[in-house]
Amino acid sequence: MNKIIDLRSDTVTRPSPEMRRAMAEAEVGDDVFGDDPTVNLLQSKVAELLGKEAALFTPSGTMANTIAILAHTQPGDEVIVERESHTFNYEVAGAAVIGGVQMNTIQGERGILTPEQIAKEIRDPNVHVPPTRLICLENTHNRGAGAIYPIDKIRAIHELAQRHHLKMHLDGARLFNACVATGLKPSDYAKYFDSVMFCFSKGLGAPVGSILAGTQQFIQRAHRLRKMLGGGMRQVGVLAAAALYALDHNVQRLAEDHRHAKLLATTLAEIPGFRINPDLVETNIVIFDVADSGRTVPEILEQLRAKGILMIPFGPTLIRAVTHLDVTRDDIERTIKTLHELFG
Ligand code: TLP
Repeated sequence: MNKIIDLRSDTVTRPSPEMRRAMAEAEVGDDVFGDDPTVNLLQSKVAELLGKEAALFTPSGTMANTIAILAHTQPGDEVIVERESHTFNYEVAGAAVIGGVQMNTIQGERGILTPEQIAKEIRDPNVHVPPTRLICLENTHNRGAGAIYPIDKIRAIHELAQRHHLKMHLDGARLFNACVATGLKPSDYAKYFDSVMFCFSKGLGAPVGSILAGTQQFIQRAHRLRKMLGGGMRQVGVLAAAALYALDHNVQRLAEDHRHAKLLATTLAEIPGFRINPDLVETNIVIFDVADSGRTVPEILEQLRAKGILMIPFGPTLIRAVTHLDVTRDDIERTIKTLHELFG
């Protein structure tokens, strides 16, 4: 039986033997008491990497985003998010349910908003309206097929936010993909945001964990909120060790995932009825439209599955494939060959 090529997400990676060794050897303590040396090391290392005062390890990206929104707002505030963002679509409305905030969604172009679009949505103070408090951006953008937020747009949105005394939060689940693709440092992005989160459990290949960074005061608030949400963990240095290993070993190699995604996209563009522009594939996410193929998304996914290749539906006519460190060049070549055999 051939190896299963799992392109459903970059969350499916398994810790390598070396990463497992680092986990097994981690020094640990009770992190709720602040006693875990490996967690403390990770948090200070990430704070420095992002140019922030402090950082907080969280079990998931969803929890980190929810905490950030809660920490920046009061119930009744309004948060500006992009219509296709993860926060709006895939976080089970946590910020609305727990934080009582209202989301004001704006449709971007591949997930990217312009300052002009945002400016129109910032509310004037008035007794009838919820105060605009926070702008959330996503870089890279998941439903935007891994699009990188142009730094000049971020800078301009930041200037706008400053003028209106608004906070900015970055969902940087895949921030390192953006950094490796552009050559910018994480702190080059982070300096425009009051808070930044990124995930270790995606392209960086750790089994669990995300991190949230900001000012000391913000992280103190975030710490209480993490406890409230049940995210106070104990000897969690075993997971922080995987995250430290990922930062040391798995960042630069993301460039390989980007090359693989580009190759895959180029093939998909050649298949009759499949629509994708490979020039727009900037990182590790490939989304293609099969509306004109005469086949449905479930049919295509099932045919691929029968050949040991997994992708996921991403809309009525959309399919997503994500490259990551458990997908080799040979796997991509086998996927390309199979796509041609099955679909022309
Ligand atoms: N994304 C997952 C799914 O939830 C869709 C995936 O397979 O891509 N922000 C962004 C931009 C994300 O893509 C994700 C996860 C999260 C936040 C949430 O992270 P987790 O899964 O750790 O809660």
